[in-house]
Amino acid sequence: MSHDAHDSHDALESRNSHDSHNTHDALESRNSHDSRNSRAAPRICPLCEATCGLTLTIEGARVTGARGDRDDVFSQGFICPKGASFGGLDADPDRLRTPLVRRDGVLREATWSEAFDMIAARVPALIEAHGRQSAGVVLGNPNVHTMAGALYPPLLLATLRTRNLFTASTLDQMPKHVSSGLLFGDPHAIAVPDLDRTDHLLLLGANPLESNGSLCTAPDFPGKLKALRRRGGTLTVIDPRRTRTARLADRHAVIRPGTDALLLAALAQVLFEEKLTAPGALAEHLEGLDELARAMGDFTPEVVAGTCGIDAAAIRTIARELAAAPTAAVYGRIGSCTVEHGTLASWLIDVLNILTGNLDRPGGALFPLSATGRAPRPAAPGKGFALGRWTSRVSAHPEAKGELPIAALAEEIQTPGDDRIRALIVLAANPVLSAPDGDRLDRALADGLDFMVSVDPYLNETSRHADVVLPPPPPSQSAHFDFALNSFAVHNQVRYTRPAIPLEDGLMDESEILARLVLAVGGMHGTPPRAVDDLAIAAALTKAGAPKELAAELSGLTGPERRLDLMLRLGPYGLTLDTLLAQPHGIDLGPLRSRLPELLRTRSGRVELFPPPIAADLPRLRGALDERRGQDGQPAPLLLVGRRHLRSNNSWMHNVAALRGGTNVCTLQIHPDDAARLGLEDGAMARIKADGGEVEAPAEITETVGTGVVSLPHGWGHSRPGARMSVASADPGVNVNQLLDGTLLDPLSGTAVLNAFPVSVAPAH
Ligand SMILES: Nc1nc2c(c(=O)[nH]1)N[C@H]1C(S)=C(S)[C@@H](COP(=O)(O)OP(=O)(O)OC[C@H]3O[C@@H](n4cnc5c(=O)[nH]c(N)nc54)[C@H](O)[C@@H]3O)O[C@H]1N2
Ligand SMILES: Nc1nc2c(c(=O)[nH]1)N[C@H]1C(S)=C(S)[C@@H](COP(=O)(O)OP(=O)(O)OC[C@H]3O[C@@H](n4cnc5c(=O)[nH]c(N)nc54)[C@H](O)[C@@H]3O)O[C@H]1N2
Ligand code: SF4
Ligand SMILES: [Mo]
Repeated sequence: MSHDAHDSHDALESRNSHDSHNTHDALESRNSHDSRNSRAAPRICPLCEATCGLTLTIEGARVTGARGDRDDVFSQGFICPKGASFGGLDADPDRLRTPLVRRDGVLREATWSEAFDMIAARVPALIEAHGRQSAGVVLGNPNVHTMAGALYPPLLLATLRTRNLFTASTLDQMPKHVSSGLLFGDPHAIAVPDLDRTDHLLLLGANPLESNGSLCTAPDFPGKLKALRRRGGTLTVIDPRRTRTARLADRHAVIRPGTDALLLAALAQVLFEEKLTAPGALAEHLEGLDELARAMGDFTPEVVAGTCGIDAAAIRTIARELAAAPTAAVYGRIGSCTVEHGTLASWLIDVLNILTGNLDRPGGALFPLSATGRAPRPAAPGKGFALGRWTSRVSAHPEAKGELPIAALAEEIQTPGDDRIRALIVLAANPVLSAPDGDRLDRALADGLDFMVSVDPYLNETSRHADVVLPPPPPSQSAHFDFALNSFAVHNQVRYTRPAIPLEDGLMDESEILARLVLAVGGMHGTPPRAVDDLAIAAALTKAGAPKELAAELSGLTGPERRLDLMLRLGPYGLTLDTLLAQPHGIDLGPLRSRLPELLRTRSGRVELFPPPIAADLPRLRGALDERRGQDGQPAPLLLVGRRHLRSNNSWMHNVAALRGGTNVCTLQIHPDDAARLGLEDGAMARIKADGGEVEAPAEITETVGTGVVSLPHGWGHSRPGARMSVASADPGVNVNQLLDGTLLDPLSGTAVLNAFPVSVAPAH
């Protein structure tokens, strides 16, 4: 595809994303005049982390339109093409509408009682026979986008008490949890850039113009970046690709994939060497500053420049500008996490925020305080954060935050032994596409399990292996509250939307599905699901030291609403469900504020700048300096990086026709020089090989990737039989994760290396 086509399509898309609410408004108002029984209902969008408030148009029991809610206290009318396609996604005819149960090897439609009866008959018996570890749990990304996904997995895990927990976090942000755990004593204490007020943003390995932001919940991220520049601020982007975000920046440094930790270490080294460190108010809370300074000593810009592909003078400039800015924030995402030194890079990002005095101050990187978060309490030393409290059975991978690497799931099913996983419960996850070596996992799920449950709206690459599939209702029929994402929001606020459409006959709310699942696997099948919520409420009251009687005072029509009411009441703002219901466009809780030292839970009660696990991992980073220089005479291997498209979401939105096409395609992007050297024509099929296997995809020759770098998006590869995704399977693409064999991990966090791994490319014949 030519470069121009790419640009014009991008222009079209950005126009869409800005005007879409206008065009949609026009459409909407026409609709609402035409149709007598159309009505509007608010719904927070669950399709990415930006959590925009939408206004749905509903005719009968169908969503016929979606526009940005201008009165939403947080998103103020912003919407993107995914939100605008809410109706199409909601009404996808391929969505499952009844449970499926496998009998005689075949998945067939079944009643809810048949489905839960089977789970109750199989799972407790397997655990009884083979022990707790024989049950495994997989949690996928959409759990952060549903109320059920926040409220019930902890209860499921408490019931099963298995160590075999695998989640999308080890394909994503686990490095950040680990670095926060080590620095602050709390893996959930994640600082977000103060986008609305910062003077300087240094952004690494993130492309919010396509992703709409991550671990930084910010509706209209593109608008916020533009506003930063309009008010005289500076945006620097570090990315091996010239992304739409990079094109918006004052400076784009094209980094060699996988070397961010080296660049960040050099930035810290310059701050120390040039005496530019100024931790300010943080100074009294820091531990280990001198050790840190010594450890950074050898990572000079001159030493790392060749490996990073960024010259030493540019590195010094970036460091000086960061130090000179009145306020600044360093922010990194997927390209800085899912790489070989993901934890070190995540740690160094906060180290830079700390050294420049920007952590925990307005305009810098701050810790949000969500309405259902823990109320502030007096500063006190805590238990600290321990890694590797246990290890995985087969490869002895250390746990992190109670999880094992999802890249190790297949071997935990396939390798014989007492604690082999035999029963697998998969909630909102599609690891056959999202995790390394899908073919192996596919075989493990097919042949290695005694029983599998999937809670998923689609029969897809993963759920097709389940013995029982439990489908949640479409989002229009579900209530919504952002338990997780509010704690990463760039502005404190709170919103709740009830189901926009009543639950259709035959469907079951996902909260009830999960509550019944907890009961069924825990040997309490038949108990009313309300009991699960009552237990959770009683436990929360005990933990908070609140009077038991409060349980009777909670309002709410459902278990989840009563639990939300309790969390709001115990939360830092003392809100209630009723106050929230009275404000359908949300409640503004103010800009982010400083929270140190109150939130620290390290053993020292201070920020532990140079924790031992980090120190122990630094030699590996030094080693990378030599390794990456390459063998004499040999051309350096091509490095593969991923990419996201605005109209995509991981593996499950390729089934919505309106979101497909244009630049949203599964192509191998390659620089013209590399293409010429390899004899690859634009549009011709390329064969890509790596340790885990090989795939073929059309070449897209483009200068948006530098020489030595190729890019293939993830979430594709919808070609397996037995799935029911008719639109996606018509143009399936290939699974980039088939190139990985699952052995390449960031050792501290167990996160799979999904970016910056070597591949070889040749024309396919
Ligand atoms: N190569 C490469 N691989 C990657 C990435 C990458 O950048 N490159 N990114 C990684 C990242 S960041 C992530 S988060 C993971 C995601 O990995 P996963 O969570 O495994 O994958 P998703 O595609 O998000 O799909 C989740 C599943 O949830 C289902 N689902 C959708 N909505 C709901 C709902 O409301 N309820 C329920 N119960 N299920 C629902 C979908 O049908 C789908 O089967 O992928 C990772 N994989
Ligand atoms: N439209 C859309 N939005 C999404 C998703 C989606 O699939 N589609 N997924 C959602 C999810 S689950 C997540 S976690 C977020 C992710 O949100 P982001 O992290 O913003 O998303 P990506 O587009 O993966 O951006 C990663 C960037 O890192 C770059 N990169 C790769 N390797 C390196 C490297 O070694 N160094 C540096 N500096 N950069 C590198 C890539 O070129 C890419 O531009 O997006 C969320 N939003
Ligand atoms: S930016 Fe995200 S939350 Fe907002 S409309 Fe688009 S998909 Fe939905
Ligand atoms: Mo993610």
